[in-house]
Amino acid sequence: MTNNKTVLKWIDEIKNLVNPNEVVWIDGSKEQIEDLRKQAVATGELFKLNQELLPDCYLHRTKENDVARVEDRTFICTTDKEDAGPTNNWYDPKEMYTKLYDIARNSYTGKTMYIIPFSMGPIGSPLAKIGIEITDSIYVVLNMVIMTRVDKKVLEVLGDSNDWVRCFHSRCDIDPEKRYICQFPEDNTIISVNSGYGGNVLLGKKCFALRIASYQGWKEGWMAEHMLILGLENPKGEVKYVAAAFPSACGKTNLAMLIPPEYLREKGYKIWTVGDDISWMRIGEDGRLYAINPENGFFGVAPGTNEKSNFNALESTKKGTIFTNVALDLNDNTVWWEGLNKNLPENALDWKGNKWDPSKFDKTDKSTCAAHPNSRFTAPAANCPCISSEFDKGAGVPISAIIFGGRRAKCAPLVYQSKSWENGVFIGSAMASETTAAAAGAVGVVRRDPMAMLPFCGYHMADYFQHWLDMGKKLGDKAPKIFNVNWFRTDDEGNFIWPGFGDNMRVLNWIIDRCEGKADATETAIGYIPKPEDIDLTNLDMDIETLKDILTVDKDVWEKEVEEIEKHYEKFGDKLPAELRNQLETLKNNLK
Ligand code: OXD
Ligand code: MN
Repeated sequence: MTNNKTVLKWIDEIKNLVNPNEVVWIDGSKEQIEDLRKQAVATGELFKLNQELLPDCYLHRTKENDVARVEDRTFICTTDKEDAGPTNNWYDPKEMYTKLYDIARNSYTGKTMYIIPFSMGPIGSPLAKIGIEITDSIYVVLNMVIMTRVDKKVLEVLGDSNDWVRCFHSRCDIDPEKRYICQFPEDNTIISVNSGYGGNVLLGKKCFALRIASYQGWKEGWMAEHMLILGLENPKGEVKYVAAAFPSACGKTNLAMLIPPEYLREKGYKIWTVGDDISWMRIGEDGRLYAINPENGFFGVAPGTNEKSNFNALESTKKGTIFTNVALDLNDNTVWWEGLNKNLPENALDWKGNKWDPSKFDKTDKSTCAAHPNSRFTAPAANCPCISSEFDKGAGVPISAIIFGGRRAKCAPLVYQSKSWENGVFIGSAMASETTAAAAGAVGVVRRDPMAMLPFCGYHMADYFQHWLDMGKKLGDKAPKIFNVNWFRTDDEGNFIWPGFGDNMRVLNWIIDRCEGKADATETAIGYIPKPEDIDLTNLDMDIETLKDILTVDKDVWEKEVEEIEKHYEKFGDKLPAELRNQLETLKNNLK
């Protein structure tokens, strides 16, 4: 497949280590994929779903101990511990290589070693990067073929270059005690052992496109962010692009695929999806920031996805999709999950493959769920009805606005604009979300998640903040405007006040108007908030007083917030950029 010496040397090294029975290069061809699907069905690794209703769709079940990303077993292995920073687990690279090679030694005995050359981003795009994943799992191969670009051309584009990321995965014994997800940013290397769950083994995604790529971006002057990218088309046919970062469980995929309210659709407003999870951004020749989605599919959470919450995501899963840990409806061999519809299947297997008893289903008790709460679909982006025409183009889309957000019951207003790029970086660095019942642990606990990158930043987070500040200097007045949104303000009974979902379009329109200098705003201590009359409430069951309410900045709440941010910043010590400390001081004074 290639004469690239750096590739051949690494493959030889891994092959000698794991001792496979056979080696297969993956070229992404239809015949090869079909053949692998057949093999996986024969061994039970995949279950073939109803091919009339769900053509080319399959179901996979992971081990019960292997259903989510494992942040406590995820390591950044840099020579100097300081380079990983206070928010990452660190391990000495030499020691970690020894440990992992000991675990993986001979682990492919009797098995096939699959070699997957893939491109993150359109093949050949100046914003794309190449990786090669070695795995012993057909499930991984078939998911990588959906999530990345796997094609013979990848190796042609790579040529003799050494600029590619080494991704080695071995299932070993799926032993949670020996599970490690390790990034070696200095070597462009990722090693994942003892897991078969997507987020830990589809190494192009979080491991490469965020952890390794964020480090590469820092060294090379670009940005790898945990952001969706969408295009907002106005009735004149002009499309403006925004990138948005939210912690998990804040509706990123829903916002990326939003369907505007009917009256706006009738006027000609549309949303186009470029990406739902990751954004790679570089400064273009015209000095603006251009973004690509390095992925080629959606690895979305199934529960809660339905025709109303996210029609476009659901449509995306109707062909060529791999479902993981959802329920199997035995009546027609289709899939089901909590929140798909109200028809609990009478004759179904739960995500563990056991007979499911719908009469015992209790929404508040996860153990009675048919689908695992973190069950997933891996769906080709090309299936998405609102996929952007720019999605496959390598040039990237110019970003007008960057949006941060989180779940805050009382704190952040519905939307506000930062006073400057630096102030926007401050807002991102202090980003936080309150835990929901969907996650383990207490509800309502504030978790700081700077730029939604806490589990994904491949280096010292204070250096990452500085990198953001430096990018702003380079961008100057061409920098995207930075905003913060909060769809989750609640009333005294704990009910959400803002309707969210498609109605978030009303807020996006204000954001774009601000970028174009078309909307006014009121300056507050934290930033610019909309004039209430500038958020369009047409056909919405909300009066302007309620809107005013969710646009308020509560001084007492924010004084507490400042104290919390101060504590959060303590972690970074002297390394915290002085600019951010100044921003915090300014906010404190503004609140007085
Ligand atoms: C994801 C996450 O799976 O952010 O995308 O957790
Ligand atoms: Mn994500």
